[in-house]
Amino acid sequence: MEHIAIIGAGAMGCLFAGLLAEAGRRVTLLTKRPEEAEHLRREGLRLEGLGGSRRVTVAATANPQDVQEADLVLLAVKAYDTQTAVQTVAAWLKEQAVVLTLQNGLGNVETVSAFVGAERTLGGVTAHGATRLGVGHVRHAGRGETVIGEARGGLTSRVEHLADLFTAAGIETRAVEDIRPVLWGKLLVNVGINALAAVLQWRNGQLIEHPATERVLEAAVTEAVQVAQAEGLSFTAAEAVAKVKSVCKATAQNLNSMLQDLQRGRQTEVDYLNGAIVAEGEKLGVPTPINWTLTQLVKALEP
Ligand code: KPL
Repeated sequence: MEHIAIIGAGAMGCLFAGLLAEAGRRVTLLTKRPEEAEHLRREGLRLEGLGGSRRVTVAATANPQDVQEADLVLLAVKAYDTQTAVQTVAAWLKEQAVVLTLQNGLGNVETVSAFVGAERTLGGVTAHGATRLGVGHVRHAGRGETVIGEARGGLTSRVEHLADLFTAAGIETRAVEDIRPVLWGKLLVNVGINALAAVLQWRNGQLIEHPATERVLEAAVTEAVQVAQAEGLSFTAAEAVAKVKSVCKATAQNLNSMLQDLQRGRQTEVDYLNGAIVAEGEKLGVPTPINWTLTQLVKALEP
């Protein structure tokens, strides 16, 4: 994994690019906006928060052809851009290159697999908190574990190697055999927090300070657990709700990513979070009225 291409210069893409480049990795940041790539080449990245304020030099480009030499492509675009992003770079990738998605939401691993093959796809989640303050300018607000695994399952040496490489760059990472419960675990957290706090324009911690919002959070997560169970996953509502509340506490001051999207007048990932629970629930015959309502309310606030 000599050369890492990161697609998407949002908060997470810039944070990972900065940390990996600081650790001496060859990193290329790909953005679809030429003026953004130009700015990144000229000014570098500006990181602040954990690790202090500093500038980090990275290669940046808007030309998908520049991923040709990458051994690893890290997808850090919003879930609604996954297909376009992977489709754009797929033709340029060398045969041994692998693609890792650390994006929020359901369906990213499947979309990547459809274009590059499941044998070249890795999935995962990250609990780092990062906020984009401007072009290439990110506040690293919280450190958390990153978990990665093969789309096809099994613990391979390449996924273990990648976990070591990330960990050595200060991105503490664990490789697992089965990524599916991990992806669903993160989905349940996002389903409980993002839409509800986005509609109310609240910080994550406020959701568990009021009995009314606590009840809605519990109901949304319980529905999603019922869908997960119908999918064959072994979550329990009590454990999932406790986990979501512990994340509210741990990230109490965060404005979640969906709220940040709305505040910036952008589309959100709700279709891949609460909306995905509704869609899966429909397929499996599990009613999901709370997630449906949250999805519609977020859509009402989208541009
Ligand atoms: O993943 C997040 C997000 O904002 O999307 C949480 C965990 C809710 C932290 O804010």
